Amino acid sequence: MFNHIIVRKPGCSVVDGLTTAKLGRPIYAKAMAQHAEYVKAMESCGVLVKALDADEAYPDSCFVEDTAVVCEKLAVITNPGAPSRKGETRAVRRALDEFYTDFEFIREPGTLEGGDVMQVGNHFYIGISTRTNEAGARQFIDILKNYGFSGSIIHLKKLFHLKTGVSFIGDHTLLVAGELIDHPDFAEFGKIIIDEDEMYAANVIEMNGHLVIPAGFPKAEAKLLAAGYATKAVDLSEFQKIDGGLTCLSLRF
Ligand code: CIR
Repeated sequence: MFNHIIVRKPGCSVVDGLTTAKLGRPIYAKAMAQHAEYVKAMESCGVLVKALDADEAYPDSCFVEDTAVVCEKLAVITNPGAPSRKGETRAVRRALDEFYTDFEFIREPGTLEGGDVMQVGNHFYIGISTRTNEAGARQFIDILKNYGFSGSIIHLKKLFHLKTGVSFIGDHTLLVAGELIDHPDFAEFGKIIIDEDEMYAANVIEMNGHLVIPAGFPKAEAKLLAAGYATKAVDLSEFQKIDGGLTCLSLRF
């Protein structure tokens, strides 16, 4: 059960967000409108929303998920692998003070971004990507052990973040795409496969019995509806242009 989310409003500088996608620059006004719709969709799943003010100094700071990993027992403040994003953690740390007493930190030379972390019960899967390195993943696993959790590493070949290609949607089921479809570490899960041309739809949020999904991916949505999931679709086209998926726009706890 999730009770809270933290989001951060995009600043005008969101148009300069880091990107590998070749989809053009985000339109600021549209990004703001989509962000507001995202917040509404999450509220309708029964959570209280804390919205941080935009910070123009950090074009990617609306993607709060990368700056912390939050769970029942603690908050781990990350060390983002992208140099331009490292300073984003300060405001998120302050915002989490209201909710957590136990904080841990990923430190140099370790880097870790929350988009590379997927929690399934007491276990955390950690992607090694261009943003998260082995040292960061090892530090994170050591922290987890101290709190009774476990962690394991998944080496990514092409995916940007781990959760770019996989989401846990409850009932021992994953939504999975690309290089992760046949990954041995996920062999025991039930799977809903997302086609390569709808890859963006592999990143979804299971939230209190609802599945928040990106709008505009009809094959993925049809598969989820057929499997009995209650979906809420949100258009995130402006965030997709800068590699941002659904999960990266919030911290959920
Ligand atoms: C970045 O490159 O860091 C941002 N433009 C996108 C971050 C997306 N984060 C995520 O999926 N967790």
